[in-house]
Amino acid sequence: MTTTLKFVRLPAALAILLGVALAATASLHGTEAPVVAQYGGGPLAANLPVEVAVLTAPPHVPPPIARKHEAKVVVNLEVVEVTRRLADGVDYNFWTFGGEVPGLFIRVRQGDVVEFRLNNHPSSKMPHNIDLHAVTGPGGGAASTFTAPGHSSQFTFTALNAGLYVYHCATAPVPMHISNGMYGLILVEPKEGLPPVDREFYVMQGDLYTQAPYGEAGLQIFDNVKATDERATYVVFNGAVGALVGDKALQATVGETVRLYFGVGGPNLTSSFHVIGEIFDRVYPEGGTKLVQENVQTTMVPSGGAAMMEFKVEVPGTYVLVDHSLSRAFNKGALGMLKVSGQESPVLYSGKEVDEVYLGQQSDAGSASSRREAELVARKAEVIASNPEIANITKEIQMERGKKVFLTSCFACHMQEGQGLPGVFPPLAGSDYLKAEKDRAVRVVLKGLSGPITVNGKPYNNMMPPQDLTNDQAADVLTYVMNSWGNDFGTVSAQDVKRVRGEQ
Ligand code: HEC
Ligand SMILES: [Cu+2]
Repeated sequence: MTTTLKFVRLPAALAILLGVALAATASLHGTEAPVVAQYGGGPLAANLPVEVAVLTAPPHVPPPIARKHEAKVVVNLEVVEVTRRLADGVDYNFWTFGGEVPGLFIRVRQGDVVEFRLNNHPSSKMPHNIDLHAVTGPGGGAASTFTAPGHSSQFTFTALNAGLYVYHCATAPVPMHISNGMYGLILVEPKEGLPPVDREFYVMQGDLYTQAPYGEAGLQIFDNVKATDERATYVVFNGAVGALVGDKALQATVGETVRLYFGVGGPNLTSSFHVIGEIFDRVYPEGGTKLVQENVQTTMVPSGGAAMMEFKVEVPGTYVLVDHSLSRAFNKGALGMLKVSGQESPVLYSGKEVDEVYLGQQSDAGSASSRREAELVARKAEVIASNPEIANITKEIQMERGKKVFLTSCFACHMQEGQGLPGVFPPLAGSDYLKAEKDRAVRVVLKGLSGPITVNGKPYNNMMPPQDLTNDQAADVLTYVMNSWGNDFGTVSAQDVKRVRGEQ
């Protein structure tokens, strides 16, 4: 199990009360949460044992519930408005349940009586409330929990239905409160519990609408027109671009079974949730408790909905979590990682076995003719290149052609301004790696690149696929990236590419 106690949040008063008890049960895994007292409680909780819910920050999940009986569970959730990182250099004033986006994960058992207390921090500027989809009752608790800054509200409900439920703020304007980060998940475990797994993770997707475009530095402001038009500027997992990337990636070991609790806060966009390189062995769609599908590639999770997916990790490597509406993944931030460590398994996955020139069905005469043509074109280019004025125009043409190649072949990963994506895709703008060695850059484009490299002092360890480009296209795009965004790294000719392509 993955829960780490340092992520457990408890309200101050109860934390003091429970400090000793909690320290003594430092490994809560699978054991019963501490019982505070045995008393009658309200009308809903006659004679049930009382316990305080263990709440966890994403991507952590509280331990499974081991008890076999109902309890009165006290949930204390604090609403706090905080300025946090949305992307590198980009800040946003998030409204949160528990200081986290998504809000703290709540785990109870079917039949439990939940005494829910919502505390709105005195520093808040807004009133807030909570609608838990796990509640049977008007507004899911919204009206009963409407709370001004510096106030606290309480209501009690019985968790009648098992399932994985979204909770969210339902204070007007609701889309704004949700977009600002006010959503989370509550799991109501079925009475018989869920099948045991080795790892559980908590991931939620949300869409944000800022007045400035994606990636613009500084504190960003909510854009109500964009929100109404559902034109998201950012689509993120766990509240920020890169929240699950690099050393914050989810971690598992070969042979383990993973369960994802995945929800969509929205407020607007449905997720086509997919893990690149994995297949969901089992899916409990729509937050329900019934195993409905097996062997699933992409599962659709609606806004205000959730799903559980289970899969065994068999092959080591990095698996990329995406919304397979891929512009959201590559241009708006909906991208996370699961790093699986352990033994390679060549029988299951070989890695690249063959990489050789393939000529298709060209006849010998055809290939001879192509070769001859290529030689003549090269000769012509040489003659032209020896004239400086023509060389200049040639470079300009190359730049324009190269830009088009860039926009179709490179930009999805290296980004529009060649700035890359921190920890994932290295920058081309100002890249010392690109500047250092022309032939190496040509090789990267032709043959792809994988394994650890350092660009401008920062490590990358990812995979770039080989680019299927002609010699001209490769020369043009390299000339473009080597002479854009302040780069002045020289030019690459089609002959350079041909020479590098020819070397074995
Ligand atoms: C699918 C994503 C992807 C695409 C498309 C892609 N790259 Fe890359 N590129 C990468 C990754 C990932 C690395 C780093 C690989 C590693 O960590 O070993 C990289 C590395 C590089 C490097 C060396 C590192 C640096 O920053 O200087 C260059 C140069 C480069 N790519 C150029 C290009 C060009 C030009 C194109 C388009 C023709 C392109 N790439 C298309 C993902 C991509
Ligand atoms: Cu709110």
